Amino acid sequence: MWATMTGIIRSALSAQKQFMVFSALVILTTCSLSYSQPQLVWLGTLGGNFSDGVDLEVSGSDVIVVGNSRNSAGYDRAFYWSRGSGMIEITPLSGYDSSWASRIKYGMVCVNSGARNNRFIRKAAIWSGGSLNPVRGWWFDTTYHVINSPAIGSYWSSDTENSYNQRCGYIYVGGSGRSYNTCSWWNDALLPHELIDSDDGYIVGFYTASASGIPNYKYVGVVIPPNADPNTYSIIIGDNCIPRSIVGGHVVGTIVPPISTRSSPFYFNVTSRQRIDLRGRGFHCSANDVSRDGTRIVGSGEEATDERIFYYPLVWQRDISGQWLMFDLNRWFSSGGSYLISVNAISQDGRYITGRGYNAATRRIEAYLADLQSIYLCESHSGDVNNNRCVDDADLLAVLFAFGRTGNNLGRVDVNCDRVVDDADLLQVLFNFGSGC
Ligand SMILES: [Ca+2]
Ligand SMILES: [Ca+2]
Repeated sequence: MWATMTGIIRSALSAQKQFMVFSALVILTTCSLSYSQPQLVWLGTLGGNFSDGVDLEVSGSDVIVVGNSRNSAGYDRAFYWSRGSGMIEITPLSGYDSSWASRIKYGMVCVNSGARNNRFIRKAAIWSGGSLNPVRGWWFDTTYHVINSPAIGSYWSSDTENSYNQRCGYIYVGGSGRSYNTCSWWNDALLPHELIDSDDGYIVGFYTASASGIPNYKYVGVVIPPNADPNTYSIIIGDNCIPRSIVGGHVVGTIVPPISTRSSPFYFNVTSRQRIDLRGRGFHCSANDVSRDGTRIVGSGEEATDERIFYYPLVWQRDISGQWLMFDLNRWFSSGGSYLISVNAISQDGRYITGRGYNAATRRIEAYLADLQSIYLCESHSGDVNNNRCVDDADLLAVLFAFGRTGNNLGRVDVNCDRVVDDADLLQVLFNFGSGC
């Protein structure tokens, strides 16, 4: 193969004219590529002027989206949506006027019930098979009390997921006389913890620790392994790292410095215990969810100017070389005045996403379901493969090493974005060799 490549290089370098024609062809090909229109479904509302998709799950041939909407009376209500059923309102537990969904897993939806005017008193419940059942106490509490969950929502934790029925996020801390809650616990130093998500028995969350300076506290993001006592054993993600989601040992979330106008996304691998700070977009940028294989992350960016707010629905794709590339999904989904605002969740297979956007047809902010299958996440460029503003032998080598590869995740070595690394990509690098250096 090497002989073939050097042959290509030699012939290309010795035939400048032919080379330029080739490059022109490359550019023409790039411009004329067309793919089938990506699919976007607006999910409507429960009668009010707003809805937002917060989580989704593939179920057989259908896709289920859960989220929150406003009904015609102006109350917040959780919804369940599938292609088969359309949008179904999840009415709150009796005694409450509002409901909010936070997660779906195995067809069961974590729902909080609460009062419209008091966001701090909420009750966790599971919606399944059309009925809403309060979450009951944990396994060695013989009294089985209903757990109040705080405003952040109700989530899955280790004991709920595999072994012990259908319960939203509580955790075994150990010992007696401690406080237990769906999303918070207190360790020996009386520092509050917040649990956010769980998967395969792992739980992600953060705790507050004292710090020197102003402010005199900091948040510490952690992963708690299955059946571990969080007081004595946690994997530290880092200071100011607020995890949002864990799937298959892949953690994503947001770095939120205590005094800063910016937030930024991160990825953390539980096995290697390495954190990668992702490139963001806008002043506030968050990573919200990740596919099970850990190659695709979704999130949202936001930036306010004096005139307006810019929203960036984002996806980060890890290419074959391990590089994370960021794409603004409005490049594919913005049309006719409609656009996406946020991406809150991605299906485990990396195919479907949900969040909210502006639907120009109804003039409302609405939840959406989008299918990424027909989208090739790739941005053609002039040959600067490693994106350091200089086209040199490093870029050439990158293309040569990937030469002949095909697929949907090639990254920048596929210079012209035609899903194959071949002489067209190589020629593009050679044509611009030396530029910017
Ligand atoms: Ca370069
Ligand atoms: Ca190519």
